[in-house]
This record gives sequence, C-alpha cells and structure tokens, in this order.
Amino acid sequence: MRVLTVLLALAGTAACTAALADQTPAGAAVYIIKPAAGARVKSPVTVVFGLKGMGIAPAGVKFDNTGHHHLLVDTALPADLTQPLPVSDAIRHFGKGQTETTLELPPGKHTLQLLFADYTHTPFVPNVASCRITITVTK
Ligand SMILES: [Cu+2]
Repeated sequence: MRVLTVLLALAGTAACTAALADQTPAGAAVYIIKPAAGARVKSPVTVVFGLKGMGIAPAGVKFDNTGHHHLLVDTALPADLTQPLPVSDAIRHFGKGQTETTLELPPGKHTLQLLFADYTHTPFVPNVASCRITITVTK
C-alpha cells in the first residue's frame, strides 16, 4: 500500500510538471517540499516551499526570471491569473522572499497549493503552480 501511495504521489508530480512544460523559463516549477500530500500533522504546520528553474526576489524588485511564493490555503487557483493576486488568509504572500512558513490550522482536512508570481504579485503566463495537496490536521 505504501508503495502504491508513493507511486501515486510521483504520478501526481509528473502530471503537474508536464503541465509546466511551456513555462518561461522552460522547466520552471514550484512544489511543496513539506508536508507531504496526504500527511497527518499537528498545528502549527510548517510548510516548506520548493522552486526550480527560477529565482526568488522580494516583491517590488524587478529582476528577470524571479518572483515570490504565494501559498493558497483551502482555495483553488484564482479564476483570473492575469491580475495581481489579492492578499487574504486564503492567498498568503511571501514578498520578503521567504521559502517556508508556519500555519495555525484548525483540525480537519486542508488544501495547500503554491503559486509563484512576479514582483507585482501577478502570476506568470502560463502559471507556475504546484499540485494542490490535501493534508489532515489532527488534534
Ligand atoms: Cu505577492
């Protein structure tokens, strides 16, 4: 069963990566290093952000092929990815260039997804987003 879970996780990763094949620059991707998809964790939850093929720069700093992380908590990707991302509890900005955070989450299932965006908080086209993972927070 554990092997199957790992294979499914890898298949999920491959699907997300394939969707990014046309990204600029080629091969750019963000991914959640921790927690693992399907993990059962206690709050506060440490989330570690992964990035490849691009660099991190603080919000407001224009530098080619860089941006900053946004963590979507219990929400899907915004419908319109051509506009700057709003700031909310569901769309958290890491404009200082942070690569991890700690979330206080109530017990139950939660979804997490990373979306990388430029110095104006506007997602790249096509977008650089991770898989949306589900975790369970236990008491
Ligand atoms: Cu932002």
